[in-house]
Amino acid sequence: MKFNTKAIHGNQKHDPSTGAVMPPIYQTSTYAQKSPGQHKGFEYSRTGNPTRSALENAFASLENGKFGLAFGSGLAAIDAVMKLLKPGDEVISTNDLYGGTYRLFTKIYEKFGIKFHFIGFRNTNTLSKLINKKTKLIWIETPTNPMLNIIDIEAVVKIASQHKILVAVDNTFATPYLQLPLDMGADIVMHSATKYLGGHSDVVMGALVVNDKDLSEKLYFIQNASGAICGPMDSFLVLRGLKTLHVRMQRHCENAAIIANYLEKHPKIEKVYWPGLKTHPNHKIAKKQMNDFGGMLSFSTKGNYKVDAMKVVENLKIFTLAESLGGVESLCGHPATMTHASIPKEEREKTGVTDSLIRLSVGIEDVSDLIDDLEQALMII
Ligand code: P1T
Repeated sequence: MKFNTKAIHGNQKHDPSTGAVMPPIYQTSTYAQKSPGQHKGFEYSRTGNPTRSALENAFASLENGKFGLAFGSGLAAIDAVMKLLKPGDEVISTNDLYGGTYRLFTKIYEKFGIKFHFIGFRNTNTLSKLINKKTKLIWIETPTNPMLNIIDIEAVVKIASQHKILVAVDNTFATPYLQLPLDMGADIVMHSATKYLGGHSDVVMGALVVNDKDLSEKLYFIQNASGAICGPMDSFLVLRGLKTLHVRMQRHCENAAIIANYLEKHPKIEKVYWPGLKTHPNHKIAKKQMNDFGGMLSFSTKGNYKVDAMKVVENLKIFTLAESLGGVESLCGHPATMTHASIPKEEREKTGVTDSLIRLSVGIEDVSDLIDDLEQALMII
């Protein structure tokens, strides 16, 4: 089955009791049992719920994986992966990643004796040098949030597999429409389903997909034992969102390409970060591992003036100034003070998250309206 068909039908069945084409919202916490342990596959909705199961199956199908798991947020999904580890274990991650992930690693899991190394992945020698017997997990985002760096998944997998280290890829920015990390040998794919998978800025949710049965059993155990699940209503909404993922992503990519090219020529712009631009340092890797370049881009205004960046985001009218991304509507953000404020200034500035950086989540509106909006906001500085 091709991706566009899978987005609608992948691993889905009509509801067995009524034939309902969309799975009903099974708004129940528990299920009747004939005799203790004798039930129809569901006991308690933390452990399993038919609407959530339908969604988890869809996640697995889209990522070309065998097992899907849904969580109450993206961070809850990452948290479940971290719970595979024990004190003394080490994790190597990218130095340019979502601020909330960095906060979870450094403020929660360092306390439990897990050591994190945050590095740039441009040169895999740095990665190889850091690996030791305690290294258990490599955690990467690609494209990264917010700098849109691209990490060569196959190159990372090649190194990790020599040492039997798990590779987890946060695929939130790319989505399975653009990139399939499991096909490239990664062990775990993670999503903030709040973003493109849901697609309508109305749900907070996380997802994991894996191929290995043993790993899936460990993660299902954690999902049930820790309990950070999502509810049936949210499961239904994301399942509905998934059915248009391919159409939305196509338009997100088209609009972002036009905007990236427009911004690159704009006299008030210092630099544009979008992996589809030939000037992007990882453009070749992006071309190799992605089907297109996505709807996220960042840019910095000339002179590194925070005040200018602030004026631009305050004056955009169609782009709403807000956290989050991946919905049908265009959003803008100021990473240094918003999504990445939890990363110390010295750390974030090393990776390019300066005070003049603006991040756009390019929506699927008419692109000429989006360009006009940027034009009028940039006139103010
Ligand atoms: O917000 P939540 O669903 O818990 O997902 C966390 C998360 C994980 N990974 C990436 C790459 C993310 O971008 C996020 C959430 N990011 C934002 C809210 C943001 O505006 O960047």
